[in-house]
Amino acid sequence: MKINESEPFENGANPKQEQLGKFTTDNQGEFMTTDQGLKINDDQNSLKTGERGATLLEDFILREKITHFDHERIPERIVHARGSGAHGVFELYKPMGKYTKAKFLNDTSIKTPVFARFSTVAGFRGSTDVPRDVRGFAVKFYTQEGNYDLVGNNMPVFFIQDATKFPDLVHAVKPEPHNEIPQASSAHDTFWDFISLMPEAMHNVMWLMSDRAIPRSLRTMEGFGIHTFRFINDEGKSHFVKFHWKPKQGVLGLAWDEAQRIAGKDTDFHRRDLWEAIDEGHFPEWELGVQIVAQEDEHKYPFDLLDPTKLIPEEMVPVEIIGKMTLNRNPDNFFAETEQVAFHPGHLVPGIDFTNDPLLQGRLFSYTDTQISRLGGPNFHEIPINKSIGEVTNNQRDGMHRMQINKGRVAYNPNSMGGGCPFQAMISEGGFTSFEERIDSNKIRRRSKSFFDHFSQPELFYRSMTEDEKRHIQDAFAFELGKVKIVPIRQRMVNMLLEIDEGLANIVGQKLGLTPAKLPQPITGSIPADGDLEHYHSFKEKLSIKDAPSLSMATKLPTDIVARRVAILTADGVNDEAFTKVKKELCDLGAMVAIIAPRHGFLTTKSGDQYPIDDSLLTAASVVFDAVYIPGGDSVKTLSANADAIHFVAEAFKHCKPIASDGNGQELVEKSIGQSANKADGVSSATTLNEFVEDIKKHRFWNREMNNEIPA
Ligand code: HDE
Repeated sequence: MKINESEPFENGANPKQEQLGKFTTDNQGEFMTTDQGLKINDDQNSLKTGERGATLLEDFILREKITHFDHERIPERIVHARGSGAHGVFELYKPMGKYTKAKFLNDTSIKTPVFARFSTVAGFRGSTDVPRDVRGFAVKFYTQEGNYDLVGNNMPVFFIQDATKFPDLVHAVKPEPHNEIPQASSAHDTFWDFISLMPEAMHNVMWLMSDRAIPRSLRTMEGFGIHTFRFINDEGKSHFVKFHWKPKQGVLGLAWDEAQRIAGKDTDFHRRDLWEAIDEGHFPEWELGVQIVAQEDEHKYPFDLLDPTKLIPEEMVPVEIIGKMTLNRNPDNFFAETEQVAFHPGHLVPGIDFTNDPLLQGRLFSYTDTQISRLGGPNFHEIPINKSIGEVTNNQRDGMHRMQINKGRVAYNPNSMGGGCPFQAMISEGGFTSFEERIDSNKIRRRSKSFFDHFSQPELFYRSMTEDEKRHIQDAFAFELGKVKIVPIRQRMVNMLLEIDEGLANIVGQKLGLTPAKLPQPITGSIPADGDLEHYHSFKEKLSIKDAPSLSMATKLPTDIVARRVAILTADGVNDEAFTKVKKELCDLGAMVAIIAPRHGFLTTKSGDQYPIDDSLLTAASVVFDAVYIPGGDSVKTLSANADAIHFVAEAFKHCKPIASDGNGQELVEKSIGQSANKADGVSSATTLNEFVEDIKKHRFWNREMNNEIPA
C-alpha cells in the first residue's frame, strides 16, 4: 500500500484497518483444508492399520495438525507479559508546528489509526489483572511517515535512573527464582531488599503504594511517556517535551481488599471491562497532553530533565492538551494482534527525538533485541499488526519468516544497477535526521550530581495526597512490608520512609512493630562518589510550590456514569416500577446495568413481566460492580433470607461503593450493614435517583473505612 503523504486519510477511511483486512479471514462457508490448501475429507479419525490398529506415520494430515499445535506458544514478554489491547484513532485538536514537524501532529484533518496495549509488569501472561503493580500504557500510531510508538506507563516516573539496573530491578520483583513465588506481586523479600538499598526508587515506590497501582479499569488510568523527549520543528529547533494521556473517564482506583478478591473472582477483570465497554459502544477516550520546556530552560529546574525518577509538576509547567485517542474496535484475534504487537520507544517519526536520559538510551537497545527472541527473528515488522501503513523499501533481506518478495539483483547501497534505488530522502522529502546536539565530554561511568536528590519528589507526592490517599499508602506499605519475612529489610524500609515523611514512617513502623531510625549517613549509591551532598535535597529547598494537587486522584473524578457497572440486586416479585424505571434511567445515562438474582433464568416481576437475569448470586460478586441498587417488592424478603445477597451488599459497603434502595429494599441494606451504617455517605434511597447518580460519579466513600465495622 503506497501512502500519499500530501493527502490526509480520506474521510472515515482507516488505512490500517484496510491493511489488516487483507490478512483477516474467517471460515464461514469454506471447506476445511490442510495448510497446503488440500480439502480434508475426515478430520475426526487418523489413518490407521485397520479399525483397531496402530496409527501410520504416513498420516501427513494428522502430523501437520499436531505439529502446528505443538508450536503454538511463543515466549511471553519478559516484563509486561499480561496485557490487553484495542484499536482506535488519534485526532489532533490543534497544529503543533511551532514545536514539531511530525505530520500527524500538524494536520487536524488526519485521523491516525492507533493500537494501544495496556499491561501489568511483573505477572506472567496468565496472571491476574489486578495486582498492585505499575501498568504499561503503550500506543502505536500508524502515521503517514511510519510507525510512532509512545511506550509509557500509568505512572510518570520510573524506579531507576540507569538502564543497567533494569535486569536487577526485574529479577528482584519477579517471582523468586528458587520456588517461583509469589505471582504478580511485589510483596516479597527480594523486591523490598532491592528497594531498601535503592533510594532513587522511592519516588516510583510511593506511586506504587498509592491507588494508582490498583486501577479500577484500564479506561480510568492516566498514561505518561516518563522520559523527557524532544520535539523538533521545521527549523530544526528543539523543545523538551513530556507526554501525558488524560482519560475522559476519570482516574479511579480500587480498594486494596477489593483488588485481592477480584483476583480470585475474575482474573480477567480489566481485560473484560475494556472489551465489554468497546463492544457496547462506550469507546474510552484519552486526551494527549504535552509539557513543553524551551531548550534554553534545560537547567532552570531544581531537578534534572534527564532523570526519569523525576516529574515536572503540572503546577510548574502546565499540560497543554493537543489531541484525543478513542479506542473503538476490539482485536479480531488476541494472539495475532495483542500478543504479536511489538512496541519500541525508538520507533520515531521526523519531528520527535530522544534525549540523553540514561534509562531511555538503554531501552533503545532492548526493545528490538527482545522481539528477536520473542517473535522469532528480525522480520517481526512484517507481522500485520506491526506493519507500517506505508511501504517498507530498503536493502534489508532474508531472515526467518520473510514475507516480502524483493525483486531484482540489487540489495545494496550505493548501486547503479538498480538506478540508485531505494533513494535516501532529503529532510525536505521527509528524511529523518537526528537532533544535532553538541557533545563534548570524557567517556565516564558516572551519573550527574543533579540526579542525586531522591527524596524531595516522593515527599511532594505524599504531601499532595488527600487524607484518604495517605491512609491507603500507609496501609499498602504495611501490607507489603508485612509480607517481607526478613526483619532487617523491613527496618531499612521504615528508616527510608523517615527521609520522606516522619508521620508516614511512624505509622508504618507502628503497624510493623518497628521504630524508624534516622540513617546515620545516606545509603551508599544514593550519593555522588565524591560525597558532595549539595543536591541531596535540592528540590525541597528550591521548590516554588508546596503542593501539587495534580498528583492526587481525588481531583480527577468522572463527570458522567458512562460504562460504570451497576448491579440491580433483586428476585421474583420485585415491584415493576421500582425496577424498570431506575434500570431504564441508569441505562439512558450510559451505565452498564446487570440484573443479579439468586438464580439464573428469567426474573418475574410483581405484575408477571419477565426479564432475563444477567448473573446469579452463585457466580456474581459485588467486587466487579461500581454500585448496587435494591428495588423494593416481595423480592426483598427472598434476598434478606439469602446469605449471598447479604454478603453482596455488605461487601459493596465495605469497599465504599454507592448503595441505593427503594421502599422495603432498605430492609436488606440494614440487615447487611446495620442501622447506623445505613446513614453513611453514599447510601441513599433511590426515590431520589439523582443522589445515586451523583454518588456513582464520586466513585467511592473512603471515609467509611475509618469505622471498619463490616467484616465482609
Ligand atoms: Fe520496558 N520493556 N523497559 N519500560 N516496557 C518491555 O519489550 C525495558 C521501561 C514498557 O505492551 C520489553 O516488547 C528496559 C520504562 C511497556 O508490548 C523489554 C527498561 C517504561 C512495555 C523492555 C525499561 C517501560 C515494555 C518486554 C529500562 C515506561 C510493554 C517486551 C532501561 C516509560 C509493551 C517488549 C507492550 C516492555 C525493556 C523501562 C514501558 C524487555 C531495558 C521506563 C509499556 O524490551
